Amino acid sequence: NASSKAQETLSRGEKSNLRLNAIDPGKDNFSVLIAGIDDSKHRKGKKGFEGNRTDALILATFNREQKSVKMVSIPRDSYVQIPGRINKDKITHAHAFGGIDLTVDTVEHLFNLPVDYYVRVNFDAFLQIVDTLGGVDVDVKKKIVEQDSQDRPKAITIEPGKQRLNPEEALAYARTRHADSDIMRGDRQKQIVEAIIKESTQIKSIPKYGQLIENIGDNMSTNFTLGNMIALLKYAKSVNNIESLSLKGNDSRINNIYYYSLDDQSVLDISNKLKEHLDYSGTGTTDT
Ligand code: C30
Repeated sequence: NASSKAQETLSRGEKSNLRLNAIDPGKDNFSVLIAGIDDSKHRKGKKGFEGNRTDALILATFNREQKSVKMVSIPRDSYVQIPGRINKDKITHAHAFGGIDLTVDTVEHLFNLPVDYYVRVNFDAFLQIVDTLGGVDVDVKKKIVEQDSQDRPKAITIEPGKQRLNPEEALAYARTRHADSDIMRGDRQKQIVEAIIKESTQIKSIPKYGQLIENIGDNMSTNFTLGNMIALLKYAKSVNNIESLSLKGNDSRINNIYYYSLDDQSVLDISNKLKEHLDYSGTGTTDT
């Protein structure tokens, strides 16, 4: 079996504890957690993924028969139960405490549904992916002035309107939040993921794709095999409907720390929508 440096299984093994059998993304409906980490080789502080936080967290479900994708962005300050911790905490901290394993467990616990796959990228991987795609098409709602990947202030300006964003612009678009909010940033990140799925259908050369995954090395990790990822390219071509869902909640302050309190009913509604989309009826065991 072909493999790459980016391939990294979860400590739980091949399948979620919420599944009876392993899921084949080439045949079955599946879920994937997309995690963006605020790290790059230009940044000071901890290097590599471990100990860093997730600043982008998107759960996407793929339904083969419907040829559709549904996605929800989970705000990083969402106040949730992280398995094994006594007090509730921000979901972004799950990664700092226990890496992608604990992040996946936390999302499974939140929605009570299986997370079959994950894709974790840092700034550098994101830039390489968008570069290989030759940019991504996005409809920009309002003017953005933002720092670049090396944190040079105001290095990137994006005018409103439909356009093709280059890698640095796309990253700035996914990061910017001070002009509005982290919730709006989540919406922009979903737009970018949608654009990446659409753009990946244009990839004609499998070798180019294999080369990207080879080059991306330590900047990405995923439990998809290389074979899975090649199968996904074909899948992406068939997708004709991508729906974006939003978690409701409100700003709150607990012990003087800012959190985003998720609305229980909204969590339940989204969980039910995604379960239905996965055709998942709740087999397997739940962890406590
Ligand atoms: C079917 C197919 C083909 C595939 C299936 C699987 C799929 C669809 C895979 C998709 C794969 C990919 C690559 C998806 C992309 C995912 C996305 C959207 C990633 C986002 C980008 C990324 C790599 C990481 C997250 C980066 C984010 C959101 C933030 C980090 C602010 C501080 C304190 C200030 C600071 C200020 C700004 C920009 N910064 O950036 O700068 O650390 O943000 O909010 O923490 O910091 O606040 O006030 O110091 O300057 O305002 P940051 P911050």
